[in-house]
Amino acid sequence: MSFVTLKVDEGIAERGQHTYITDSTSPVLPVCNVRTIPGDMTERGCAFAGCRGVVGGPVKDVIHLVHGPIGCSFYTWGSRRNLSDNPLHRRYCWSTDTQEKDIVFGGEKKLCQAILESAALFPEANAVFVYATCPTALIGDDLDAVAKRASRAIVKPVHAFNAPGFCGVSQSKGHHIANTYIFEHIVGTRELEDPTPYDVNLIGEYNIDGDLWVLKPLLEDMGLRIITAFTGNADYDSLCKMHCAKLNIVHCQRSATYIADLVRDKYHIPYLPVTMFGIEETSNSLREVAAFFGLQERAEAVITRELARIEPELNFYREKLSDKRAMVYVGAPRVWHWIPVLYELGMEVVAGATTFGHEDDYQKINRRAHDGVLIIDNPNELELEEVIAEYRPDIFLTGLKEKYLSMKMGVPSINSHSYEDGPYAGFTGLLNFARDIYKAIYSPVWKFVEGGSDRG
Ligand code: CFM
Repeated sequence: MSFVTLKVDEGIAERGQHTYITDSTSPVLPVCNVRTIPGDMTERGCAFAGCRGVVGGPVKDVIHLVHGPIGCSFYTWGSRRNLSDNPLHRRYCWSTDTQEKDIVFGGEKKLCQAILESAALFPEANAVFVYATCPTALIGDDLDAVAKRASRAIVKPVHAFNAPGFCGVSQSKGHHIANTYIFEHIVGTRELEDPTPYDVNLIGEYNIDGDLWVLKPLLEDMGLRIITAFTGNADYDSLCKMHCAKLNIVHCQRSATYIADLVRDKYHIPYLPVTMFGIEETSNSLREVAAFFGLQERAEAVITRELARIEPELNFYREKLSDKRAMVYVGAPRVWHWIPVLYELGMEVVAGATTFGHEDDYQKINRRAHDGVLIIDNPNELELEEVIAEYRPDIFLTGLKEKYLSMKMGVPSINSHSYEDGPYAGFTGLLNFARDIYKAIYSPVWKFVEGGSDRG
């Protein structure tokens, strides 16, 4: 079996090419990373969200100034829990709040003024990142020119990210633009004063609910030093020095392989793609990184220590979760990152979906999923509803938009983008992940919901 058409898609031939069942004997790849069919209420985000919300936003010591209507600044707060230890970060919302008259007469003056004003009000910021949005890009505001002028005036770097919402089919385009921009304008502009043979970058790690804070000690205990994470809890200065690493470790391979490729090509720094979720994947990733540096023994010591620490509690969750059926719908990488983790917990995966996966994401899904799993590219709400009703999974791992759909249908769900009570990465994270799934499934509330069942 390969491509399938859901009932709600009968008559919409295109959607059938986005939906298939995994089959290792004759694997297929869906049509993906293409424009959503007009009229299809996609769950996707825009390119601006990928640039501002995902890659740029976590940088902790810069002013993130959104040049557009105030609504676009929703992404400043609350939408993605990329934590940091800098009080400047995530507490303020900088926007030019463009109005009709700016759209008619142009918004460059207002933008320049906003940069000068915010730099004066927040002298502790080390740079200004300016982000284009659909309206200010459509009217042709020249962000680069304004950034150059303003940078001379404030004597600090001002960077213009030109990834307006419409410029790609999903947030994925914004990741790419932000990667290329940071590589071309920031990386390589400062040198590391005290290089060591064990310097690495952790690329595609955004410190969601503290993921970085559990991964960093694992690498450090092996004897490595992280110059920067790209871009979780990153400061501007460390991004400038990314090119001084000996190895790049790439966690999110959808949003950040671009910069790893660029750094490899220009500075000859190799990179290793890794999965740092679950015991087996995290352990193997640490082993591979260690092998690069000849630190195998130290890696084994870290792994043994961590396993001893988590196993007793993990066994409880394993028992409770064994044979539970999961459906997972996240951006893209976490679908293939988590399929082996769910198997490791003794669970079954019945369906998976990605918002903006590219072919390599689906290749990885096909490699990691057992046969017979329903996979959907860029699903809409009607499709999700049909799949939830049809499969009745015990847990739906998904985001805030889809979570409530599932809960109303009596199917437990946890926030799998920003987490419930993370971090979820690494060994410690696995315990949190298992505990949150357990809490969701076994909550007594389900017996009160129509269509729900008392799983406890
Ligand atoms: Fe990478 Fe991410 Fe993801 Fe992503 Fe995202 Fe995310 Fe995600 Mo939400 S950077 S692609 S654009 S792993 S915000 S931390 S959870 S959709 S699967």
